[in-house]
Amino acid sequence: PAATVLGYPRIGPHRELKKAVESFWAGRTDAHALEATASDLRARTRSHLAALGLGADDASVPLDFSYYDQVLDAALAIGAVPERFTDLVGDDGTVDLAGYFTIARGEGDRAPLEMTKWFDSNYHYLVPEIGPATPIRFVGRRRVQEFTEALNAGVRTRPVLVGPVTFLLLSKAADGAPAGFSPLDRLDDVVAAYAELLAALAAAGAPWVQLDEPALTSDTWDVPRDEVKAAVARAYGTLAAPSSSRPALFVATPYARLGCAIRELAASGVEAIGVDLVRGSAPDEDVAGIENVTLVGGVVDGHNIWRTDLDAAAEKLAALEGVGAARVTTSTSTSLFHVPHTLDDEPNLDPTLKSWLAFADEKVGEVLALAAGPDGAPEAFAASREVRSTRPTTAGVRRPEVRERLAALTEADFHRAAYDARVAAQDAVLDLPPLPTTTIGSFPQTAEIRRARAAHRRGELTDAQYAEEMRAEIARVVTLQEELGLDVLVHGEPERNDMVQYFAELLDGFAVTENGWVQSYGSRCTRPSILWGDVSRPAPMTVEWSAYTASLTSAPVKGMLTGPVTILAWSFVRDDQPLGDTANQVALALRDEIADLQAAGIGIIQVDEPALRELLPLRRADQQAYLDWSVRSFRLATSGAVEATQVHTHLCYSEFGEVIEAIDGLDADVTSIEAARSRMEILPDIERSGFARGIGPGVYDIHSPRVPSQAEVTELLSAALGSVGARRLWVNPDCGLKTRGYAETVDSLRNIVAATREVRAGLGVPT
Ligand code: THG
Ligand code: ZN
Repeated sequence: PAATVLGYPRIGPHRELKKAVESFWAGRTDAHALEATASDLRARTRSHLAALGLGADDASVPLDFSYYDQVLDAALAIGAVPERFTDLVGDDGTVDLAGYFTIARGEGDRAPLEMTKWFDSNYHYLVPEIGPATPIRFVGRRRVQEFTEALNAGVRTRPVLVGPVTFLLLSKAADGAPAGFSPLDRLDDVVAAYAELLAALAAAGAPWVQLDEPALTSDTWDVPRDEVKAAVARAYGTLAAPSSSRPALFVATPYARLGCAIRELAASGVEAIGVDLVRGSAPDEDVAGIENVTLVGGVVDGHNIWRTDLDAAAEKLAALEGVGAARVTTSTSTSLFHVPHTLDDEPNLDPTLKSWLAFADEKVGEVLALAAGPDGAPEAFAASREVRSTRPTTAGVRRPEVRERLAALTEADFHRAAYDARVAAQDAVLDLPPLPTTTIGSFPQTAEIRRARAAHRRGELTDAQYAEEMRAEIARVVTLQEELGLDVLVHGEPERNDMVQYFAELLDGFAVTENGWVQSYGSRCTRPSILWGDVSRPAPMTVEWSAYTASLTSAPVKGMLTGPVTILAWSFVRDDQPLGDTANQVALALRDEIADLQAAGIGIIQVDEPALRELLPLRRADQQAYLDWSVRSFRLATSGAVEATQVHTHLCYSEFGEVIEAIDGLDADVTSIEAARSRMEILPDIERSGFARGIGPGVYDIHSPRVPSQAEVTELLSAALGSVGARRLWVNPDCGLKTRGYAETVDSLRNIVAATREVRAGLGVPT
């Protein structure tokens, strides 16, 4: 392909797709209307990309639309529907739109596909379930139809598909699969289905198809590296075999260094290979067969929003020329769906900061400028150089008082008193029953709360009126928790638009966007903040809300903060210094907040780190260094707490075993973690690890509207009690409740409290 981007935001510049999909779910529109909106959005995207300068007839406009998730799309294209959803499959093997969303979101007792993080990003994909008997054959023609739709409108696009090896590495074994079965065992079937899909695209007129194989940049799969390479050789040996009925194949490998699998790809006969030159580098050894391949240099960062240093990018492309490929072209390092659509929609961003940034549309411009070179695009190169000269010296980027404070830290600033001493001090003041019940922090964000926030933003509610509404909501949430009989109360976080953006708006060194929406999963989006300068805290951020909450109740109230790693992970972070240094600046601001919460009488403080796992590097060799700085920043944030202050943390995923040592290293007094969906699969890991602190394995899967019964929770708690013991076990949902409705939340919490009392009674302690 000519100069291109690996993908483009799908949600629409004003979240058109999100709104259309949610309206369909609510029954306000039918499938026809949704299809029409989607078709319109695709039309606007492709003509927009063509207008920006991607060629309309040379496959440089990517076709990567998805209603919900690209991995689910791949599963349905090859008919790989889990058995519990078989009734949704039509005679021709396809699933209609309603069925598609049912598989994505679940229905009644039928659990949805599991959702998990896409590489080291804040995007979540749906995990296909593949067993020995899962049907696999080419059935889904959506991409073919979308291609034809675009071609009829005069744009010859490049269809994008999740590649077969990545598809299977991201899949999990279906329930009931025999021990030792791996989804990769079905490679030949998947490849056969993909071959038909590729042939159908070629028959429709597609000269190129992009197969995304990001899994090849990671070496952390359960499958040994040699087996992954063998799978690449086998899959692409078949798909890229000479044939007049297939399109040219462009295999993209975003997110990290491709490593040695490039040999298998180059030998297979694929026409183009995309390498990530932002996170990775050009191959440094001879690669046999590379002289027949186009290398697509991903030099414009698809994952962050800083304007590209075009001179440096041009040098990387020149180095790539040295590898000996037939041709080198220019692209982004990853799809652009990790960044917002355009800076044109950000009238309130500071102009200087704005001049340092590139969102998706501006990145398309950068790719084209690189393709044109300094002589062809002198203005773009000049603007890029201008950023290099102004950014380091602009006020706020480097602030001496922040740097001096960091430089003055000593090892003691990263340590609390011994855990046992803290337990004794906390027991003395907190007086909690065994198996204390609590929630993760947020309560449902009702339509009224969202309305109040929107009205406040538009200036229709004064600060005082808005605060009054939030206080009224907090009072309701406190009363509810007291009625339910929960032990440790929260304020429910009605005042937070997002657990990161809320803090970003109150800290120096951050900017927030107006329209910078990025898809997180399905129809859900976030607006990542921009961390551009040195971070400090001009004033307390949460103390008034927590103190107000404590004034309403005699029960202990938990203060709620977001940890430094998560604040980084869910923002666009400055790229001019090590992440660990930036994390420590955020940590110092949080440390001050904790001191102020303590002084206001808040004795339990939770510092959430749901994204700790998310930033874990995709290559094992890089992981320890990451865990070192991330754990240290959390400790810096929390280790100013006195012994009697109970520090909690919350992590949002169930792969506890993978980072157990790091979690232990956080030195939190209590850790809550997702466990309900996996039915406490994490318990053996906890037992094996000797993890000896308070732990709350979630007993309520908040990702689903289903209400767990009392009996179900009792069973989960009994299992946890067996591994963890009554001394350390906490009782809580899997995660915050902000995306749930009140009806199911109240019923679920009632069952949780009742189950806890039942289990406590079994222990012979007062309930
Ligand atoms: N904040 C941020 N990232 C996140 C989470 C978060 N990533 C992981 C996890 N939580 C799950 N992701 C989301 C993302 C968005 C929403 C819920 C869970 C959500 N968004 C609203 C929407 O799309 O309708 C928009 C927000 C709003 O209107 O205020 O509900 O919590 N940064
Ligand atoms: Zn969570």
